[in-house]
Amino acid sequence: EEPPAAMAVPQAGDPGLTLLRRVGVVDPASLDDYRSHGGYAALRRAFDLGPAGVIREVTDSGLVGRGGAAFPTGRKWQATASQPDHPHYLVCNADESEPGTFKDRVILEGDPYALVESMTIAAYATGAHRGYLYLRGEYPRALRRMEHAIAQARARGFLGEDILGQGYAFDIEIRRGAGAYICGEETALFNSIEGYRGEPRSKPPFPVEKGLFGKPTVENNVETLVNVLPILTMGAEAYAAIGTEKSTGPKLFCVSGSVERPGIYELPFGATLGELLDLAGVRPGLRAVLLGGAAGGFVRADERDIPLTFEGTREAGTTLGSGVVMAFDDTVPLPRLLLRIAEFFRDESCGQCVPCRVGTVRQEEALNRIAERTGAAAADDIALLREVGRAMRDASICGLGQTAWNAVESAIDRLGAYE
Ligand code: L3W
Ligand code: SF4
Repeated sequence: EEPPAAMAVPQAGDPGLTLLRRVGVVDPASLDDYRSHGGYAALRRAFDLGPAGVIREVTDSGLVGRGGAAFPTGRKWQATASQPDHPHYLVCNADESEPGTFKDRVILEGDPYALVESMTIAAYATGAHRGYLYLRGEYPRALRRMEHAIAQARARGFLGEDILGQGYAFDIEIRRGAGAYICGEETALFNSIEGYRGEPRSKPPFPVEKGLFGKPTVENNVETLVNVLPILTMGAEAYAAIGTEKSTGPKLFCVSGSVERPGIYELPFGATLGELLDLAGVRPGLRAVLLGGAAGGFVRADERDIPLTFEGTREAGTTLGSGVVMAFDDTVPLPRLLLRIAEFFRDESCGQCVPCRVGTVRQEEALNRIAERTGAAAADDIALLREVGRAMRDASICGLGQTAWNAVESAIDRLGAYE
């Protein structure tokens, strides 16, 4: 099967393609081709800056995590680097499983050496000598390409005991997920690597202090890591000038559903939802857009002015999440769609905590009943959904349970589902 179209849309006056500039251009199997397209310039600059200098650049760039939670990357790196306990580990979260998300796949398949280089820089900055790439099990092509890239980098001295003759040792091991959405949650992912059930741990302690094997661990999403390359090559200041003051840099958006040209779009933060939809070509009858995936929320098709930034979506009462933009036209039966989302959360709940284990079942049952009834008869179940949703949001251990009601709530409140 072919990968989704990688489409990058440079904006007038902006530096053009940043994250996707090599995708579709470079030979993903060739380290030499990667180098001839600017590869490994960032690692050389990292060695010049030293670990503290790299962390300063990443902090000054304003980079925040692209997995959905937008935590400041520089702060995470600094917190890991300063831990006295050793060894430190680096984990790249490539368990891309949020429904509608396929941005990391485009990097993994189209520019694998960029991730090897980014992981090397993150490890160097945070004092890690071992990195794990936790890869979604359903990405066989990404696995082949990453395995090849890691082996080539090792053979040529870009990984191993003495990287580029700088006396720094780092290597990467790939671990494959087995299809569980919950293993994208960072601590469930650690458990999975350690050979235990993929169940989230309570936080704090945060991974920066006690992560993989109980040791200080920096865990970042693929897209977060590859942003470090332009930060180091163009400098933090130039990078921070892309996007908005609070959401700096470029962002990959995963556009799917009722659009003419689904695919990955790279845009600076701050473009509006309407601008992105126009680029993707809206089809007639567009009714709603799901932002942030199943864990995110619906907005109405006429809410085109929402700025695609973390702060803009938050102000609009929704979320950017990992960059999912899923368009639905008026032929989609909303109750069926909400039931599908509820089934997904019920299936994927790890069952460890009651609010989520029971709440996701109750949510699905109520939606099933509502789908068969109308009007006043449904009001009780909508009240029950709100109550269960609140309990899941407030009392669940991890993000899965905390967000399992988001999409249903937004469909009721913003789209008027069941009215
Ligand atoms: C040190 C502190 N570290 C927080 C770290 C924490 C983690 C990161 C974010 O989010 C999101 C969720 C889904 N000292 C810290 C600290 N950290 N406080 O910061 O932490 P947290 O707990 O806010 O979120 P999380 O559970 O890691 C996940 C959203 O993602 N999502 C799902 C995306 C799925 C994909 C995918 O398929 N690729 O990314 C969709 O929206 O809602 O908000 O590292 O340790 N004081
Ligand atoms: Fe497991 Fe759900 Fe609890 Fe997360 S919220 S730990 S997925 S039961």
